[in-house]
Amino acid sequence: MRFLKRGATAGVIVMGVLLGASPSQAEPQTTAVPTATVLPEQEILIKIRLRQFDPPTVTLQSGRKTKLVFQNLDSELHAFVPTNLFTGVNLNISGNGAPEFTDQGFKRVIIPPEGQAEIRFVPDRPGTYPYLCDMPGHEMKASIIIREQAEP
Ligand SMILES: [Cu+2]
Repeated sequence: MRFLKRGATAGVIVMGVLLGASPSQAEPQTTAVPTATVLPEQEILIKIRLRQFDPPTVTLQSGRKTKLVFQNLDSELHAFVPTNLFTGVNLNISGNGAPEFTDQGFKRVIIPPEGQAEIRFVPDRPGTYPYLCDMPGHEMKASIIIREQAEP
């Protein structure tokens, strides 16, 4: 029986992780994107095996509640290290990974062998966001694309 339960609240809950919270740049974003409450959560599964992220590119819709799941199927540690993806974005991490934060916000999550990390957030800036694994010797790079929400 696995200890990990879907939707469990165990894990690290991070609220208000803001990057570069200087007063001049911080834009208050109190207005919720309406579609986030209408559409069901999009769940994106990224498997890590043989030192590769699979698939190497995933696409998310902006303004929509998102659950990114990283499953480590290898017998060694891997890490999910994003660049800019979570800048100014609230996120919630669960699973059995080891998340790390700096005063700049979320830095990375290290995922143990056969472990997984789940990151919930609402992507809000369309663009392409490369990420990598920074374990020594691992040449692992992949991308997350955030696409503008399609008009109904
Ligand atoms: Cu790795």
